Amino acid sequence: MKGRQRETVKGIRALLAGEKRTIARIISAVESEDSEEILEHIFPHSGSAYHVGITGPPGAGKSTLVSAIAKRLLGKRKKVGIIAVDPSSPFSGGALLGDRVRMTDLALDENVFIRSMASRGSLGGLAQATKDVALVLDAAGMDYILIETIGVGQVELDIAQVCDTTVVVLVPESGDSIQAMKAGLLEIADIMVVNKGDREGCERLLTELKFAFEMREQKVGWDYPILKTTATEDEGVEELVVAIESHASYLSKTGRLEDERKKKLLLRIHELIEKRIRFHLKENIMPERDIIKLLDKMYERKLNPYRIAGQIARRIIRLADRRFV
Ligand SMILES: Nc1nc2c(ncn2[C@@H]2O[C@H](COP(=O)(O)OP(=O)(O)O)[C@@H](O)[C@H]2O)c(=O)[nH]1
Ligand SMILES: [Mg+2]
Repeated sequence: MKGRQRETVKGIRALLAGEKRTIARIISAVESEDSEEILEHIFPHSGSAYHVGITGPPGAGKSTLVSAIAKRLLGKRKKVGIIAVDPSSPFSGGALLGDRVRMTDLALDENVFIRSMASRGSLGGLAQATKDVALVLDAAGMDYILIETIGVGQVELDIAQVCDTTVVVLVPESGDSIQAMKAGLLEIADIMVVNKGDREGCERLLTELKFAFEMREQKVGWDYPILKTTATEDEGVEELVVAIESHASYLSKTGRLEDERKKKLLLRIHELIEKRIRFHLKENIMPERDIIKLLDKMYERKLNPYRIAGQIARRIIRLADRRFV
């Protein structure tokens, strides 16, 4: 066994034991470019964590809610991994979740592991990295992985793909529910939460949401809970945890948990294949200087992008046949 491999296997043993320093070290390794080998070793040990996405506009109280949920889960003797995804954040590493003091308390608990993910070039890269980190936490024996994301676009939709249950958090001042619908948030919600229940406008938003959900074509069998919370006062949080648990048991009873997870694995394979092909395309098949030559000719209309794309794709498939299969 090569030195590095032995190191990896040893690391994985400590990871499975849930050792925090090892978790942190493996996450850093996974976040570096060439991590597929490590992930390949980790994958067989994953699959038992329940993934919950918490998404909504900035300032809605997601982090506060995540800490409140985590505390309840800890009370039930569960292990909790928390991933905070903030593409706009220039920081990385440290805990930058909501109420610093309370989150720091939480981070000290031996059954909690918190990780912040900041922007990493492309948003697609961020979603990818988040999934990899979730896999590490899953293998590290977390019962729940809570993933906080800002509800603004494609990243959430991508990340929602790894979550078994998606909780969408809105607040009265975030504007009306139409905004949320535009952002596609209602589409991905399994549970709706109106937080800042102590603020004015809360009841109106609840009513609007109920109406919006009635209008929406119902996925069979699951009654979308629309809950009110005041995260700072820990109000409504128990109901939210119960709703998450009910959704989990609904999914497993109906066989949908397995179906959905298989769909996610299929997507994962597609992503990984695309990633490899993209790399291969850039590095080996279409070096920059060749593209420039082609571009000159296309610009003069001597070559045709439609035809060229077909030719290149055929070349890739031929090469792939020879090399990989
Ligand atoms: N009044 C009130 N403030 C809240 C509530 N939940 C969170 N906050 C506050 O709202 C601010 C943003 O909370 P945070 O959890 O960081 O929001 P995030 O950006 O969605 O993660 C903080 O000052 C929180 O203390 C609530 O239920 N009521
Ligand atoms: Mg936050």
